Amino acid sequence: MEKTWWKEAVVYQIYPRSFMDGNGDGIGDLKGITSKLDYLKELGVDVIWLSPVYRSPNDDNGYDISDYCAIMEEFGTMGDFDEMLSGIHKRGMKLVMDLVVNHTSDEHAWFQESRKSRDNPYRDYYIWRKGTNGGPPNNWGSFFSGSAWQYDAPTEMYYLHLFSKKQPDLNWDNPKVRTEVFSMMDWWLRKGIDGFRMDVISLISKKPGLPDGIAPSGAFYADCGCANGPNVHAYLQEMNRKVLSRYDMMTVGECAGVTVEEAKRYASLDGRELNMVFQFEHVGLDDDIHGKWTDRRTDLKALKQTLSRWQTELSGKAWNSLYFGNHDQPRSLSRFGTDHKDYRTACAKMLATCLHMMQGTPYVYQGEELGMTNCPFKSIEDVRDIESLNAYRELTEAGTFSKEEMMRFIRLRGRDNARTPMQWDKTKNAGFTQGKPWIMVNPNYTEINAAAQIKDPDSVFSYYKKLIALRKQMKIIVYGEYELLEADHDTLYVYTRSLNGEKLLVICNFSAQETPYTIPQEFCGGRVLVGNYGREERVQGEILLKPYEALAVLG
Ligand code: TEU
Ligand code: CA
Repeated sequence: MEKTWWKEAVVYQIYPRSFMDGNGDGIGDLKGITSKLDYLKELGVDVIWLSPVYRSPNDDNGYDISDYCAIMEEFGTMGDFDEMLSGIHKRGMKLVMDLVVNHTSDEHAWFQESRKSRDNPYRDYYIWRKGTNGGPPNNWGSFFSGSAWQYDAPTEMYYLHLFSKKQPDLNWDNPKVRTEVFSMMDWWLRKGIDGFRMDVISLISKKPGLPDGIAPSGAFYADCGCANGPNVHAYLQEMNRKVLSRYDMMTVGECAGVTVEEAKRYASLDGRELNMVFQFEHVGLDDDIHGKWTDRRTDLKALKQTLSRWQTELSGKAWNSLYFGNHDQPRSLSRFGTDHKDYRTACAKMLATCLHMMQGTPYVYQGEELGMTNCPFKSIEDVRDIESLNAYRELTEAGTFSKEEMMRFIRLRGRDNARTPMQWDKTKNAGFTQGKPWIMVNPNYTEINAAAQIKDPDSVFSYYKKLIALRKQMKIIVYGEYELLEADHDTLYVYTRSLNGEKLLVICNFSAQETPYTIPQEFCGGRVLVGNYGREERVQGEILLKPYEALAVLG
């Protein structure tokens, strides 16, 4: 397999609003990020993916962009950006920017023009339709509740918004839109950035004729069925020809609704489209009839089956991205493991081992390297996320859930769990801000924080450092073939990697129970490469795994 820097890299995601506040207004910003670059260098990550910092009215925390070539005032200036970028490059790291081009903000100049009249030159930049029977053009629902259509009085027509009504969808079938997007990408690449994470790029090509979807029983609205639409590959190949192929850069497509088969096209190793995609299957296993609003937990067997399918199916054909958390997901520790005080350190290390030893490019979401947990939001007043706020209103008004139930689900699955301020130290507001933070700080910051962990060799942080360093030393961790063992075990996740006759065994105990496991013959007497308990250097025969123990053993 061809060796490339983005396959060997570890990516760290920064959610700028919550990372570090440089000026005391309670909101994270670019100067704050710049002040923490040494921390990221210490961790050893190669690439920073920055969630959107462009000008935005913040209906969806920057995923609603009103000017792609300007910086959000709350985050600083273009000068602050340039300083941050050169600070990143000076330290030998790279910067990947979020590219949000399925939609813009309704306050973007294109949309302001588009809504003015039916014959405005920008009209076809967006997706406008007449209503049917006094209602919206079709039955598509928005990912953020309600209809995906908004009536606009000036021209008496509806516009499509798959997300909030302040996020109108761009019309990618219009070549002018594609040209505008490509030249904007070029502008940033010429500035020196190193790649793009492409927001819901799988949704850009809408179904011709925008047909009604099939609403699940009892539901009013249907999924738009726009994932992997008819022209998505053609548009990405065009983007690749005109922009991506001209730079040494990294691309990752966020692909809601992507299947293994589709991913082989998006992230094909022949380089015609993107380098890799974020798939959603493993973060949907705990969904229920009302989507994420449930207290269902992920079944380990299902998780193993899903991740293994992605590992083996893409192998040699496309490239995986590896993630357990991001700014849209609850904290990985609380969700896939436990944040119980007695186990959380071991468990955070176990999850990291499980993920970082797989084939693909691993992503660390800010605070994951500290074992940050979900947040005990008391009431809806503590919640900021538009998705949670809308769902709370809609589902409690419909009587689907009580307010208490909804709050419980938000505490388990809401996106704000990942958006509470980064926990830097045990001083006021976790050292995130001198002012009043825009969202509550998780009260466990006095115990879980960076300052306490950086110098502690047994901390979650130090363990991540070790995993990241190992990946740089050992090609087998990056390129080795994956094979699942013990597929039917309820609480152990065991797999091997192999490359050029070398073999690596990874054992993860996903439970608090001590669990016996017999080391396979070919690994008997094998050297423990890394583990989260002080285990002897060589293992053989039957071993008793400790709660949430993880081990990687060389054959
Ligand atoms: O997310 C798109 C997406 O498919 C979901 O993760 C979605 O945000 C939500 O969690 C559905 O339940 C991307 C961004 O990562 C997200 O932050 C934005 O809100 C969204 O697109 C719109 O830009
Ligand atoms: Ca600030």
